[in-house]
Amino acid sequence: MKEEIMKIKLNKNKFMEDYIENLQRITLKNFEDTSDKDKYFALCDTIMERINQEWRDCKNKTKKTKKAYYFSAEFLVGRSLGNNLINLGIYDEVKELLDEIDIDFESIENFEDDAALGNGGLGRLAACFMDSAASQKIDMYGYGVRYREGLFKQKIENGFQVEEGDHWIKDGDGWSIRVESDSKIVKFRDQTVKAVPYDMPMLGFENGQVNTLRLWQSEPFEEFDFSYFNNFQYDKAVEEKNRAEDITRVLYPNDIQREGKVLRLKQQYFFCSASIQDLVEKYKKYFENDLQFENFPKYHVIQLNDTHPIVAIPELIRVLVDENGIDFDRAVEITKKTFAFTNHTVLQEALETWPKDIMLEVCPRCFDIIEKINDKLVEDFKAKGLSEEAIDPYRIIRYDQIRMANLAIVMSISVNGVAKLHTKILKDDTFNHWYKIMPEKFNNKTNGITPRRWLVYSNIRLSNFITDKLGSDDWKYDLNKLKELEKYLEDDKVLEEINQIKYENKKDLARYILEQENIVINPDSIFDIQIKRIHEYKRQHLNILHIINLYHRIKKNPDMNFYPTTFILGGKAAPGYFRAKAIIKLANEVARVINKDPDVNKKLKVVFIENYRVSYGEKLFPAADISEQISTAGKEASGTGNMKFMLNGALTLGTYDGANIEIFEKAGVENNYIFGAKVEELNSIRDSYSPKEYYHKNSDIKDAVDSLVSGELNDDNSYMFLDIYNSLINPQGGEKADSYFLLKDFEDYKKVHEKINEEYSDRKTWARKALKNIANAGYFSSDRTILEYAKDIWKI
Ligand code: H53
Repeated sequence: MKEEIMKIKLNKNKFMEDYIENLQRITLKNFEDTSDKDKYFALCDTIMERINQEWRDCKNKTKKTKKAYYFSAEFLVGRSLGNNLINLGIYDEVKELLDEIDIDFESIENFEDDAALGNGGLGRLAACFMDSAASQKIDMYGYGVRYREGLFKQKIENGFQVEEGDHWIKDGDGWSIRVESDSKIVKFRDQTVKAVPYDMPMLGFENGQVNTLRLWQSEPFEEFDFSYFNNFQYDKAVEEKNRAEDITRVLYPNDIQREGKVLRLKQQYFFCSASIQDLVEKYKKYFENDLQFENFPKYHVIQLNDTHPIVAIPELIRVLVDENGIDFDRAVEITKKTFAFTNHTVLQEALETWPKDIMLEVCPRCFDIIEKINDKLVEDFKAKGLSEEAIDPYRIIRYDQIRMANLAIVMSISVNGVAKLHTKILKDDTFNHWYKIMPEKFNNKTNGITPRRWLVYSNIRLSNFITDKLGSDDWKYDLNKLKELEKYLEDDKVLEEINQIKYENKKDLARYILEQENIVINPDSIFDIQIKRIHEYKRQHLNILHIINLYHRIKKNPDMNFYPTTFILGGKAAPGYFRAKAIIKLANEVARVINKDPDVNKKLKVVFIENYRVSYGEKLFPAADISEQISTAGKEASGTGNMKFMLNGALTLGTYDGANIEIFEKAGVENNYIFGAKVEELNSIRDSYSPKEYYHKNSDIKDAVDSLVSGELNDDNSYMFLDIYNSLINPQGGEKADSYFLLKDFEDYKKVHEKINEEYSDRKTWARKALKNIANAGYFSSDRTILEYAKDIWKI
């Protein structure tokens, strides 16, 4: 690997010359009159110019080779400037150059809006995969949607979440190239639009590889309908334009919950149709000598990121049959060899089903095709003697609902889960009926994260320390090399350095939080952090209930032995998810009460981070002592935030869930804090579980739960706290009480917090545990994950 390393050779004088020239050219101003924003965009231009040659070379080189295509409705890229400079190997040099002309890199970096084209884990995973594929020289293209509005910006007003638009490209987009000539026509039943691709370069880490992320934007097929225009019907003319642009106007803000709206299916069909057309068109162009469509799978493998892009399956069949004259059965066989499917959750509310009438309204031909596949499937089962009842779980269409996961499983070469436990649950439970008849399709690919963004870029101190201790930066190419850090486990000086690095990072974060949230926090306290989308299964309310009880205990017993702790929470709630919004209000209210209470606020602080996003995460992960990963066992498919914390030397306080289990395995249970019931136990008590029993038996639980309705906390008459209270012990309208087992796990959670609080003061032992985690985080590099996809599934 190492001999291929190629930093962009930076001719410093030329770079500066070009930079100043670009700056003046794009602004028509003299250098001294340009703004920071101008400076940011000119820097993008100067970098894009330098990438251009290699990007074209990569595109040309791979025209006729097998490639993987990652189809995803979300790519949560975040900011690109710093990351691109890191991957080009010119981060330090460019920073210095800018410094020479009095430009502060950080301040212009802040002019970049996060590209928040995703909701959470699934979208961020896609972005990490793009980085890793390029870094491992794997030819993988991303295909997705160029939403004009990314995930909403979260404001906290009086403790409530308020959503604001995120028009992330209103000032321009420094990292995309509009490739007008590759535009495609996408036909819906009721409208025809133009899909225009915007290509973003995905840079490999110091290796000269540039892959492409192609995001489609919806535009009117004809700019204006002049017949309306000439008849003075201006509104009508504009209306068509808006209708076309509506398709990619905004990202749906639900992380897990499916959204059964016509517009959502339109978005899915829009980008899948454009992408499939793109692939088939290029195939015909570049493979004229080998143009039997039977060979299409020899050159293409399409990885479907969850159920969202599954409509690409009937679309490929449509293009083959209707536009290329292939007969239906042949087209099905070709398609079956082309797709692979990743499932990311076992929560029923996420597995997409589409009502027949919506599918007919959007892309009727796809419905025809799916119906035919379904009929054939049912026929085959009947021929094998299966009863109607036995066939039911396999049906792709049932009660006029199209079950997208079933379609993907039938039509794919591979079905994978995203962590060991998750894949086991898929096999044993969620898709057990499928697993029984096609076990060979099922496999696990435990998620990963890119160490470039999540360590090299975001935690420069730790990154330099590692390079220093290992004597080279080889670990950036092969994260397993971190294992060698274990030779320092008994080295007191090194352990002290680890603590010092964490301390400096905590001071940085404290400064940033003061600036952003106007809250003073103490870097000498334990930083206990839970950042992720807000969802009941992730149990932020367990965290908050525990904080409430802790607060009461400290109040009652001010001399209690307690290491000062700062609890930090952050995350967005889907705008229509009332209870998740209630949890946000609760976190903010608890923070308000505690932070203003002079009896405790030397010991306890609570911060709810406003507008948690990728670029905020880059500051939070490096500064954490404790990583809260407390989902109900069996519910979090993998989690990836857990890996970011681990890599940055935080200890995991977590349940036996998702990839936590693998983290404990690698770093040792004794170096982390495990608590709570395992899946098997929860499964066995599910029907008999009575949260009220826990409530009555345990005074701390009662204390915390009662405070939701005692009047101590004020929810401004929103009834939000009552709603949380009811969900736990007084369920309404057929809901099950405490379906995420907060009260069952509470006592254990409290105990493990006590253990943490006690053990933290032994700073040396703590540092050793942190080092153990860092040294064993190599497995969680997305380089490893993507290599597994390439080897086991894509065969490239
Ligand atoms: O995908 C992550 C997992 C995480 C899981 C998440 C996810 C979404 O963000 C959205 C939809 C979905 O079905 C799953 O919740 O556990 O780490 C990446 O695999």
